[in-house]
Amino acid sequence: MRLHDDPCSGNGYKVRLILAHLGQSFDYVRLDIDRAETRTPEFLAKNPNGRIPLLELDDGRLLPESNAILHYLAEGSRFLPVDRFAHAQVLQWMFFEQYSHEPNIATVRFWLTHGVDMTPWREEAVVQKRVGGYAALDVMEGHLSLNRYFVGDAMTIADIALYAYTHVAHEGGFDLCGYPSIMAWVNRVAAEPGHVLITDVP
Ligand SMILES: N[C@@H](CCC(=O)N[C@@H](CS)C(=O)NCC(=O)O)C(=O)O
Repeated sequence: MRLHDDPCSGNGYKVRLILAHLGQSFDYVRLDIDRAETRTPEFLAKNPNGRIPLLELDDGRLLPESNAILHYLAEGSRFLPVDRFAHAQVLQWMFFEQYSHEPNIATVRFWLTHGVDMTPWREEAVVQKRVGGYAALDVMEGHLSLNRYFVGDAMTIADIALYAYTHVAHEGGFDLCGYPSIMAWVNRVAAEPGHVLITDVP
């Protein structure tokens, strides 16, 4: 299989991380978002939404959306519970990540680390996204103060989905000092055998 990705992407890192845990080899197609390489006619033919990560299977089928890719790859592994309710809880946290977490925390990180022009509109958006990002972190802190992982007592793809941008939230100016349970969980996920760093790119 082949992963189309930009090394800076936390959404791409989710996929690199599950592939590492599964011991699954893959080819890496490196794209540069800053050079609009996800908006070329060639790439848009593969993903009309113009975004990485994109998983290309050996038979040519294409799967975009990081959390859909996580779900596909984790099927049948210990990272996705079989129990119907636990399975739905994994999805619950992955939808939370895409609606309440990533649009706030990842977007600000991208703006601040890619030298994006900070127009007045964007300055105001950062303020709004900080409110939304900290609200998401509050929800996570509450859950993790009572639980070691998001679902059950072992790491699942819900943890991988939320770990990707939480552990680099400081790059977007989010201060995790007031979140001891999140910090402990970040260390727990990083200590899992088979863990790779966001900078570990093939
Ligand atoms: N919901 C998507 C978001 C993907 C996304 O926003 N990808 C960004 C990089 S993290 C991207 O490809 N941006 C390039 C562009 O918009 O042209 C996912 O989870 O995969």
